[in-house]
Amino acid sequence: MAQTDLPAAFGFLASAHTGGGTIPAAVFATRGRRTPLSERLPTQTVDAVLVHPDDGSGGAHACDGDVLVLFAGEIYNRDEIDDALGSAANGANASDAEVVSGLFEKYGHHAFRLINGRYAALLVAGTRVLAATDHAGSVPLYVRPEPGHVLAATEVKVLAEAGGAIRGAPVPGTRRIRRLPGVHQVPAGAVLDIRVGTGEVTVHRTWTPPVHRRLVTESEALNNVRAALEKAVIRRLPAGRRPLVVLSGGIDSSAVAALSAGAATAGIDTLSMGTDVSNEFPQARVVAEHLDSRHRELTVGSEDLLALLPHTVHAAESLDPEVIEYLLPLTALYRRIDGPPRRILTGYGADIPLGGMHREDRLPNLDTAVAYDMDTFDGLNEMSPVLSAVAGHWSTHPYWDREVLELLTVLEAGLKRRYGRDKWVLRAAMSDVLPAETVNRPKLGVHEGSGTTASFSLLVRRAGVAEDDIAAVKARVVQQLFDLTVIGGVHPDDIAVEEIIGKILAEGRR
Ligand code: IOT
Ligand code: MG
Repeated sequence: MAQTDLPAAFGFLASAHTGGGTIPAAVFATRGRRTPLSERLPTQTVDAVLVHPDDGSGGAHACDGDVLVLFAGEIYNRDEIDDALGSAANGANASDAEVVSGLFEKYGHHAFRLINGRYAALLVAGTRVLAATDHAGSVPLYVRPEPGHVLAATEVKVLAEAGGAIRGAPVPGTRRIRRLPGVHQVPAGAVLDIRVGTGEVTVHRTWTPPVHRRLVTESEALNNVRAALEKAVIRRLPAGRRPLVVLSGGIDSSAVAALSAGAATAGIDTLSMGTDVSNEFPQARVVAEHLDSRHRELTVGSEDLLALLPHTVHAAESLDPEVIEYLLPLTALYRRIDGPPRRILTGYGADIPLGGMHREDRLPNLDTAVAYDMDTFDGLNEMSPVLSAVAGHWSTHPYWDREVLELLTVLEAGLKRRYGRDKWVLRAAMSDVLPAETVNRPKLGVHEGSGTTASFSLLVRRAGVAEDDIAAVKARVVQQLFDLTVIGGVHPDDIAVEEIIGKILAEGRR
């Protein structure tokens, strides 16, 4: 089932309380209308703000007097869920928030095990507050549970704005946030079940990365990968409108573009970014011409690119310097997509279950890398919708569809690396709809193809940093940017990265 154009909400902030409880300012990086709402339930009061596209946030909240649901993002298996619920939640006309409410009535907190989506949800019922993420934690969600008062938000800067937190007990199985006592990130594929009276939290996992591997024939693997990816792409297409695919010309995004072109009756748009230092324009053009997409190239100067480092950290709220290097060129790209809000499909994330980032021939090492990456993605926020929502757009990543991700993860390593090719199974699955040169092209990361890593390294080196210290200084820069923009509320426009590097070096000398 194709989605309507954009989700009803991109994010939310909520305060659930039994007595008094203030709500912080809605300092989202996400662009969009902000709609406040207030609901008095039998045992709790909820004040919230939804941040959403212009056409109204109605589908992002549901309240039947006893149960309140706030929902940011979207569900991809609505057809299956509607079947399971029968007419209980008015079938296909129900909003995603109403469907979550219907699922909760039937399954309790296990409802969240049933959803294949890209979302963060808050459900308030009785004396409980449930905070839930999708399997990938792809819409980040943060909570601050205190006795009598629970705060939750899809951007942690909003909870930083609340100030005055108490440290509270650690919540096993969640991640604390640097410099924000009492604040925890909801893990990927989890529901935090919070008792509002005491602030006590129980964590229920709703998804974990599979650790087994399956031996299947080549043809079964190819057919399954092709079918699952096609379904995931189709579920993400805008109804009757042109999707925008961000296209590097590598196999991951080219496959998404090809499957979109095959299914989108209105045709597709593709967009490639490059810098004055480096680009992959010729490779992307081959794909755009092959698919007859309406194609655009965007060149960003490397100085302008580096000036967006603070914006990238502000949007992603990530402390991982490598992830920030992947996300910086994408941030620059998304910010330059003007015109009305778009639904954007990416090839992001394919490399994680397929081991594409690791130029590794030996299968044991490849599978070690896959297992490691599947164990460590949580909290990196690399799939965060905020990256494009700062410009009002909604991004979605078909490779991290729950079904596609599971399927790719469990394939034995010998199908991922085969005949001397990385990501062989994907390449082979797509060989009939893409040019041979695209199918056979070796992996080039976005941070390499755009020259981002090189430009950032050069900036640090020019400040006088020794070669061996570059990685450490980059990590410190990202940490400082996090402290300033996310925790400190400094606007990213007001930060000069060179000055930050200078300060770090001066501190180092003291
Ligand atoms: P990469 O795979 O190069 O890019 C991710 C997506 O960004 C592409 O599929 C494409 O949709 C878009 N993109 C990349 N370059 C361009 C470009 N020049 N113009 C337009 N769109 C572009 C890093 C990486 O190599 O990105 N991402 C890895 C995983 C990171 C590792 N994370 C982890 N271990 N937790 C990935 O799997 O995508
Ligand atoms: Mg890729």
